[in-house]
Amino acid sequence: APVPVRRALVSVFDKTGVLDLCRKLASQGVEILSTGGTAKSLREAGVAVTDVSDVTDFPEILDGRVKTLHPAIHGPLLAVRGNEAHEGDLKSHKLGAPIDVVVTNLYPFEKAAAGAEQPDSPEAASEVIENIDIGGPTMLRAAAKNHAGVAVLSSPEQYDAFLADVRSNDGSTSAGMRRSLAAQAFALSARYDAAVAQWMTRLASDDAAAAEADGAAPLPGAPVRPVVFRSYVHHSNLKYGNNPHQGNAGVFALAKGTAGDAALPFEVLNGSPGYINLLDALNSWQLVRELREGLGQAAAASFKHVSPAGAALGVPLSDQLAAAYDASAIAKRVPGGALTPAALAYLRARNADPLCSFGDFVALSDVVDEATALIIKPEVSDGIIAPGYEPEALKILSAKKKGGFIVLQADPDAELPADEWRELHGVALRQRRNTFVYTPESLGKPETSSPEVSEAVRRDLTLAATTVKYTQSNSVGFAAGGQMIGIGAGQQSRVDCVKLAARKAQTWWMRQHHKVLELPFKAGTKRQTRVNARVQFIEGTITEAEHAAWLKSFDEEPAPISAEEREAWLAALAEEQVCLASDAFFPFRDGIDAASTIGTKFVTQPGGSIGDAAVIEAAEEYGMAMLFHGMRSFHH
Ligand code: 93A
Repeated sequence: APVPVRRALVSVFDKTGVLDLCRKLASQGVEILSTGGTAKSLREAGVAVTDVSDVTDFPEILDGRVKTLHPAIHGPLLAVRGNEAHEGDLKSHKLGAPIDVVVTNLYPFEKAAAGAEQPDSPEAASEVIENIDIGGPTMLRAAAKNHAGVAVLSSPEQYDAFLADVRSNDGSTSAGMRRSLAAQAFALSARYDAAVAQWMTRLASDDAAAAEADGAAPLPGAPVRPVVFRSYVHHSNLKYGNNPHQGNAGVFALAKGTAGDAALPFEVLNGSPGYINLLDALNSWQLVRELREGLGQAAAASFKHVSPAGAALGVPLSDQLAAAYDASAIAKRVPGGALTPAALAYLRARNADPLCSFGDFVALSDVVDEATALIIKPEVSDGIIAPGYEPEALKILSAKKKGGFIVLQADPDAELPADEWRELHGVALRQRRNTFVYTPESLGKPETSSPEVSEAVRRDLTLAATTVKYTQSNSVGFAAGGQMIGIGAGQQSRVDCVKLAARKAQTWWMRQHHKVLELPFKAGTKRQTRVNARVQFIEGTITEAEHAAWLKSFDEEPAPISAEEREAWLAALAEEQVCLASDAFFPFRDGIDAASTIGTKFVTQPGGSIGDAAVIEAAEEYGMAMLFHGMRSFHH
């Protein structure tokens, strides 16, 4: 039931918005009780207040450690309205009328702990300890327990909604508002105590370690084990997790600090992303962001199953690639016919491995323009993440998939935590985030006798190294001309990654063969059907039944590519300055042998294997330049 607001207790450290709030309450005849500093600032602003020490008939003592800890405060806070015994107790002990509203926020413990100059000195510790609020959480908890009658405001962000509630209830608080505020008060109190516990446990375990180092006998009982408290704020529910039977799925933002600020680093502009969509979105966004940072160009990625099928930069297309990517038909759909850098990056990323990119998740490093949106429009795709969208582009994308296309806006300035956590099968693992950004300069000098590599090659090696950083390990990737052309993800042996990626690079190259470009498709054959039919034609390993179905896409039986034609065309791939990056060192030369089969000219890898000499020797034999960058980037 609504509770009329007659008496408010105000005691805040952060005084933001409190004058305005109290002015409004006072103008409605609410009596305001307040502690030292808060009372002073309210009075100076002309708001009539009663000092808590007048209510308690007791001064603040112990340098303010005891101000509100008194029955004349906690009686009126905890008394149950309508309970005769409680009301009798208030009367017989002269504790005053019940308090209807508490406004409080706490001493900045975390700030004090983080800001302590010499955190381990006794002086610093006692300064931090003075910032452990006792009276504040006690009021919060008392009021929140008694929310049947008391509204508790624990953050300035709640003041407006609270005033609106009081306005719409003729000067009373609603039960719904009081319960919601109570839940938030207990959450604040829990986060606050967690921060104190974490700090104190660290000191205690440091003491124990120092004592052990001095050879002192260990303390009796269990050893001090540091405990980590983390809190997440629920953001939204998901239809399910990895699979439909994995329910209870949701998205949570990690709460920062005791105040519990918890914004997600992205916003949903359209559609409702699923669990795997979000894994793709979060990883692909980091990939394109790092490509932008490391190479200073627009970048795009096309993700499937949390690995890139393609990634690319906004580099103009050769005529041959323009033909293979259908760029002239695309340009006709784009106003002015010009492919912007973002559009080029996307077109290249989607065309690295278009069979795999079916139903992909797209990431763009730059604001999505109309040209890019128009190219994405006809593709079978789940969604996109980018730092922004031109209004026309957002309209085009939001209309995709009968309006269900997922459009996420990444916050490029989001401050990400230094550590990342993962929980699986009841165990939590922690690590520093892999924030290393590959740049052309970070690649180092060739370990091989080959001459210094060109800028374009350094760019492609950087692109490939960054791409495999966001590919499930083991991984390697081939790049040429500003885009990935073959990515080998998630194999247990490195040589299998190279073989897989090389096969994809060969297919990419064969898609540019004139017999593939000239395949006599029936008019109206769907885009993805064409993509898949071309790959089947190139790979030539289909069953008779598949062949019969395949033939239905054509007006006439296509002329096959002979073994000689194929060999001659593939040999020309060696002229394309093919670059290879590996997410970890090559343990043996077999990976290099496999890379040589497609004419790879440049390789970058961390190095550091006992097999390095043999691997460098293999590169020499094939005339490859090999650069060590020293930074392993496994990704699981
Ligand atoms: O020192 S306390 O733990 N003991 C108390 O009795 C007490 N009462 C209120 N801290 C206490 N407070 C805190 O003082 C409030 O939580 C608030 O953060 C602050 C407001 O003090 P002032 O009104 O003097 O600025």
